[in-house]
Amino acid sequence: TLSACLCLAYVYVTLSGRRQNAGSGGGGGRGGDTTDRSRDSELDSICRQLDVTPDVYQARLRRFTEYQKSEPFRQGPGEQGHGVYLTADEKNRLGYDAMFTKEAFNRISSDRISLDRSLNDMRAMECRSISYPADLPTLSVVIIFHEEAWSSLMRTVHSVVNRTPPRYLKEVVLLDDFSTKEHLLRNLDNYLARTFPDGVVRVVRSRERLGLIRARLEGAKAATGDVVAFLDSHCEATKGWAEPLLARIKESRSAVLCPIIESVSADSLSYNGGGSSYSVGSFWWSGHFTWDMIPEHELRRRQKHTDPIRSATMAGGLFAVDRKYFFEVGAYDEGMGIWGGENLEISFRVWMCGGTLEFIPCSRVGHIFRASHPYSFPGHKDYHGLNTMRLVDVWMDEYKRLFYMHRHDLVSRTADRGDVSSRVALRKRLNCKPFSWYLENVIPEKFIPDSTRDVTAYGMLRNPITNMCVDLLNYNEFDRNPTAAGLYSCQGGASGRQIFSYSRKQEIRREWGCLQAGPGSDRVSFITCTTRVTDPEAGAGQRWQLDPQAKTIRHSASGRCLSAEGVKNGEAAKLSDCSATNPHQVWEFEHRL
Ligand code: LR7
Ligand code: MN
Repeated sequence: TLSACLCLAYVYVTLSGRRQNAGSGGGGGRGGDTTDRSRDSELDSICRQLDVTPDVYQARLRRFTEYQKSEPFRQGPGEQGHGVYLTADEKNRLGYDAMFTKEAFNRISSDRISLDRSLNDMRAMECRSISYPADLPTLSVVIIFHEEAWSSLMRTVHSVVNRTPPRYLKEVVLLDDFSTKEHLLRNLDNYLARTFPDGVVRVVRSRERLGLIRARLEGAKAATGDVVAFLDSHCEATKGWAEPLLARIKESRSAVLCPIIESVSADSLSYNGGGSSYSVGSFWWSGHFTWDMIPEHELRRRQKHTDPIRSATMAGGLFAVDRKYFFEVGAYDEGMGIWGGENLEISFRVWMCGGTLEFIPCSRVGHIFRASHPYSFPGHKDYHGLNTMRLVDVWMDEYKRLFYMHRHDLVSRTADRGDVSSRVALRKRLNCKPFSWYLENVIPEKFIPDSTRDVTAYGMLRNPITNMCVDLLNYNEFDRNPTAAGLYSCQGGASGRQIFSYSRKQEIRREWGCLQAGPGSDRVSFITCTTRVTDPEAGAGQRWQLDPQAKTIRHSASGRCLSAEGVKNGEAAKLSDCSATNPHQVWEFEHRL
């Protein structure tokens, strides 16, 4: 059995062209004594690391190799990552709308697609020819779930087993966060026992609802591999996803790594690869995660397309980390409930406490982005808000003012967010750097709305005669779509939605958007800023001049002035011809620096 196993191992490494060929001088199929012995001992050490017998390893290798060989030729609904589309008739007949409301994705199409469905190789050409060291660390994949649909959960599991070389895959840990659905209980155990009789996939069950943060913690505690990769319960790993993660962690054990997260359509289950221009993580001062373009300084730092991309934050669900390092650097905050905030917490903490956070371009994993949650939130609490409050109070130093500027409602809720003293102690024990260091070094492009580095005035921008302020109105800033710059009666600081800054680049702006006018229209709009902190100057339509005497705000490109004349509560601000005596053109910033 030993040599059969070896032989398959050799077939695999040859096929994938990733073999370093350590010590097998012969090069051909039949090496001398030395070669055999060194292969035997390599096999021994693999089996020891994985804690399996050579028979078991051999069976895994056969399964993996067969899948790899057959993958490009598989046919059927959804194969090669295609979507499965339902006709209007079918949707009616199958109660599609009700199903979608409940599941938050198209479970009907998902159920029609093989759990083993094939996907295209999503990697760039440069990635496919990289040869990774053969002796990479072993991997435990932790998939947490609560009330997940059967096909999306199992497709996640199969994609991992089918596309992670058995040599590295120590185990898949399915952490059940107290699900009640029938298919996730006994059925799941039976299915796994049948499908993965060697136990490479196992279930760990929680006896109470933990929420995703503590569920991941329990999953990581149960894991035994050198590296832990966390995945949401509705993901699909693509070819070659694991090796670049393991190789980078072997190189740098304090690197916390995210694959490139691609979208699997919630409507059709089509795998939409190819990446996007918003490819690193960032955050809003209101405490929400957002994607952003790779900043200039990072484009300059990297040398090739395959190099890791440093990112200020992670989305949360998909990342790989050295298991011991994960716990050393503080794992997760156990005081966080159910959902939200843990992703910014781990991001700030890793950077501030000496690690790095990186996206790995050659590792690609799909995720079903759902518009809502197919599960309940016990007590209907604002978990995201309270969790974020914990991280803000522990990690953001004086910058927490910017969070509370958006979340006045939380200022008085210290008791509800619970005790954070153990996290403060952790920060001290690890001797972590201040948040200002993070801002200066990790995300220097982040706009700080009230700092003298970036602005000369901020707060409400008020027209005294009408007592109206520039306001986002009903606009959702997270959408990043252009909208009108509204005027609304001033709220006296109670609403973060009236806070604007006058930047050193002469913009009137917030974190993402700027006031812009013209050409050819009197209406003022709110639209993505043309500058970043590192850029020299704003586009003409976004430059404004504050006149300290007349208190007018002159639009540089048109020479006309910001005006509230004839604007009703809730309408858009406009431009009119400048006049030093028109009270509708007088504007005061709440704070001047
Ligand atoms: O109580 C719960 N217990 C759980 O085990 C609630 C959820 N879960 C599981 C759930 O089954 C799933 O596997 O936790 C996982 C994440 O829950 P989702 O899929 O409902 O979350 P999401 O994808 O909407 O949210 C993103 O932000 C979260 C913030 O807390 C988590 O970090 C999610 O992991 C994260 N998802 C991703 O990062 C995927 C990429 C998407 C983006 C952006
Ligand atoms: Mn998810």
